[in-house]
Amino acid sequence: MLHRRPLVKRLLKNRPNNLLVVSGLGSSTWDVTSAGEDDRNFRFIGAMGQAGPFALGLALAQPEKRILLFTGDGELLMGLGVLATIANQSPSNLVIVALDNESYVETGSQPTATAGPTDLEAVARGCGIVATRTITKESEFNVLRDLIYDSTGPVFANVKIVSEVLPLVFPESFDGVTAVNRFRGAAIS
Ligand SMILES: Cc1ncc(C[n+]2csc(CCOP(=O)(O)OP(=O)(O)O)c2C)c(N)n1
Ligand SMILES: [Mg+2]
Repeated sequence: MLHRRPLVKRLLKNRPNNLLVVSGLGSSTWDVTSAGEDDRNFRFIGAMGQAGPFALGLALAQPEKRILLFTGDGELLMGLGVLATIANQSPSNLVIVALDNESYVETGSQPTATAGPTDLEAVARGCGIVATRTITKESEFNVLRDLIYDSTGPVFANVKIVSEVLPLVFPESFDGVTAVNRFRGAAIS
């Protein structure tokens, strides 16, 4: 089991210029924000289940960029069908990192389906995503980094993380128009 906040920060250290980051509500967004403000980040605060579709659309629209989505097991479970669409569209520039703490931490740490028999890597693979992996140990950090930065997508990495309640680190603004304009300026520059 890994600790999400230092993991996300380490993964984003020295990120390449063409990397656009998307984060699902809310814990993944607090992690990405805690790693530092960056105009190339688009962070969901609501819209549970929409981070994957957004990342897919972005990957198709911006083929010269690499798109990295951090999202939670609960957020992903809300719209699993997106994995089938991603496999069928097959964007080579899309990487999904599921931060799987087997719980809905943001709303009180209730168990999700992945606390039971549901295996998100198996779901992704069954949908047709070929580059998949489940990461469970710190010693696999370099494998994860290589998957994120060097593998042909679509990539799906399910990272088993500790179910911990951490301080919320809010973006500078909660205004949607501000966020979209800021991101659009960075994404298409
Ligand atoms: C449609 C919808 N249903 C429920 C919620 C309430 N909600 C907000 S965050 C969250 C849990 C998200 O769980 P997960 O993606 O696993 O993130 P974690 O906090 O565990 O990292 C829930 C249920 C919501 N925002 N929207
Ligand atoms: Mg979770």
